[in-house]
Amino acid sequence: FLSKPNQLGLVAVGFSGGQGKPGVESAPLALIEAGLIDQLRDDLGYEIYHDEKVHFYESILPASDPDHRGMKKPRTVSAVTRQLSQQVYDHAKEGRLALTLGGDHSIAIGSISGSAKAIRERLGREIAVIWVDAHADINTPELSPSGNIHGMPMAFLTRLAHEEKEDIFGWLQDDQIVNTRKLVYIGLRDVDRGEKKLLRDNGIKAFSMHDIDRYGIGRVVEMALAHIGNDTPIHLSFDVDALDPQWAPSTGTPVRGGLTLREGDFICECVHETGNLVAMDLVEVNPSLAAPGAAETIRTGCSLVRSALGDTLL
Ligand code: HAR
Ligand code: MN
Ligand code: MN
Ligand code: MN
Repeated sequence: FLSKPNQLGLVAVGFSGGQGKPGVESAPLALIEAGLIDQLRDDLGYEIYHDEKVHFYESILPASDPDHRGMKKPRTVSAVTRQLSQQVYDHAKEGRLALTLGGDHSIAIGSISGSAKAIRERLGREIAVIWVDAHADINTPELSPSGNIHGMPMAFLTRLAHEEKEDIFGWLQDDQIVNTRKLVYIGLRDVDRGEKKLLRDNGIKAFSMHDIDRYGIGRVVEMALAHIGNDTPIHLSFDVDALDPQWAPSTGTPVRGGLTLREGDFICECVHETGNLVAMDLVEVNPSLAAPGAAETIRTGCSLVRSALGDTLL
């Protein structure tokens, strides 16, 4: 009931400016060429709303983009995510499930702000965010060890980080912001010291790999869904590096000791089963890294998306 069950709005985002390694901008095309859209249409029965292109946003990129508060390419990331926010909003306000294919994880600033606003307007509800990742991506600019904005999206989306400059995320309005109580992490294993303090001080729910070892993925997903509440619209933001490099080697910051492919698919299947999924991101697939594993990583990405969209059970 939260979205029109058979309508999928797709945004393909060829963007790498939230981090330093080129190649992640070619993931959307690689996923599409691997057959993802056809699978969603022909096997899962979705009516696909897609403009048939990968967006590189060339025409809106700033001519000059010096560092600000230690952030690298802040105006570039801001301009792209502002545009993406509108694209996702346009799908979600029509009741379509909004699928964003990245791209690095900075693009979640756009996708999540867009779905948060649309769901507020359409249903009068706050979205929950399930962030599946090896990393928490909640550094403020001042806490960030790298200056890479893909390590900061949840800070801006919750207003733990704020910037007044309109052209550096100052465009984010209250109706695009996520409540820290509606955020839950799964898969964490590489969290910076400052981020750990932020998570603790703000009481943000997080299930690390340690929790998954202790309770098993079944109970962890159950607890995560219980935390956000039964009929809450869900934005699933899935960083492929949540999976172990065995299943997703081609990604910018692989971390050993991650989820198996089945655990990743299982999370997605359970989110689908809630019936509350309104938007999904799949990010950080970088086919040019660990190139021999690129095909495997792309297959993994397709599998995660299919699982979240209902390729489940018998
Ligand atoms: N925490 C580190 C930083 O902020 C690295 C995090 C970025 N890596 C990612 N995001 N792939 O999930 O720079
Ligand atoms: Mn991430
Ligand atoms: Mn990550
Ligand atoms: Mn402001």
